[in-house]
Amino acid sequence: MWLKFKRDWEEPESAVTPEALFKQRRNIIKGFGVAGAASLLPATGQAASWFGGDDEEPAAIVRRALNKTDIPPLHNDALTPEAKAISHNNFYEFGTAKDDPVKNSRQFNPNPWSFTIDGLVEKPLTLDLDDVMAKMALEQRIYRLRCVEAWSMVIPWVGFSLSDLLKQVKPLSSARYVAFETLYDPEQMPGQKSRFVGGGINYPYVEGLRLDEAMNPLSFMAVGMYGKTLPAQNGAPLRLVLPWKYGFKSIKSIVRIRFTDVEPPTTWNILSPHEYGFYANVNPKVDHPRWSQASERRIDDAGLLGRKRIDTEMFNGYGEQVAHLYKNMDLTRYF
Ligand SMILES: Nc1nc2c(c(=O)[nH]1)N[C@H]1C(S)=C(S)[C@@H](COP(=O)(O)O)O[C@H]1N2
Ligand SMILES: [Mo]
Repeated sequence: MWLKFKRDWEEPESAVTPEALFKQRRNIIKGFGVAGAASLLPATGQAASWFGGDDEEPAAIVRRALNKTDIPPLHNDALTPEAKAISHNNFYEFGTAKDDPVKNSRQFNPNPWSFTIDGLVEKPLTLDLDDVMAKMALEQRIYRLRCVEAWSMVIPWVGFSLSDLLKQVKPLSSARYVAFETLYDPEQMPGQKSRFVGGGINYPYVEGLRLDEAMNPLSFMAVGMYGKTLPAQNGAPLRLVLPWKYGFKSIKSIVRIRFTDVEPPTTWNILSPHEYGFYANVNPKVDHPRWSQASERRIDDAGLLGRKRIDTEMFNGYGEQVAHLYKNMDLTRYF
């Protein structure tokens, strides 16, 4: 698997590549996606570095982003206590109970991590996450997270705008959707080894967005939360955060991003198509076949999980930012 590629490849490269070419290539990669340079970049399987001379630890990079944001909090919500956000999780790769992910991910090692961006793009890339973190403008975003199971949290994420990443690979004009894939590694993820532990999902977990949804300024790639790098159970080291959609769209531990011209298959839709649609926009007027979506239990600091029941808002309260994406669509049909 490519997870091991960086270490194996970095040294041989500097050893066998003539120095001038090596330097030139590093400069080109620094420019990240500069036209003409792309042909020198490896396709898939090798981690492309774009060193900015920044050797900071990921934890320090995340901390430094805390007082920066392009999008200030859009609501006056109290944060969910960190202890709850990192212990009440859905991450079926580690088991289906809410406390399984924290218990079963202790051995999970997300370092080093690389991920691929390919499909309908000018040049596919495999990127090393440490380099991406050093290069991207990291910021903190406070977002609501509304699970389709009718509980919700308010979480301070640290990361970067998804569009800033996607723009770099120059999608082809034929690209209309973006597909995402979680790591497949049954040795580290017990839910992938056993259908009983993993809830009957056919792994790897996959998700998708229409291109205009992916490019919306709210679409966010998180590498941290509460001022720290992401814990394994919350999707280390890199996960999507889409605050106007049900939580299952916010796919964790991403290893591949692929541009396509057809709507990509998505895990929960495959599992139960009449209950979980491709769009999965938070919508208090479209109930889940087995329960109401009109209200939700906000997990706050009251009691063990928080007892406050509040009304669910259309698009989870982000309508001003995203409603235009769906203006001619019947959202009862495209749920
Ligand atoms: N790979 C993967 N991503 C996933 C899930 C999962 O089981 N596997 N669960 C989803 C669901 S249902 C929710 S509500 C959120 C939960 O994120 P959190 O545990 O960080 O609160 O992650 C989403 N991303
Ligand atoms: Mo969820």
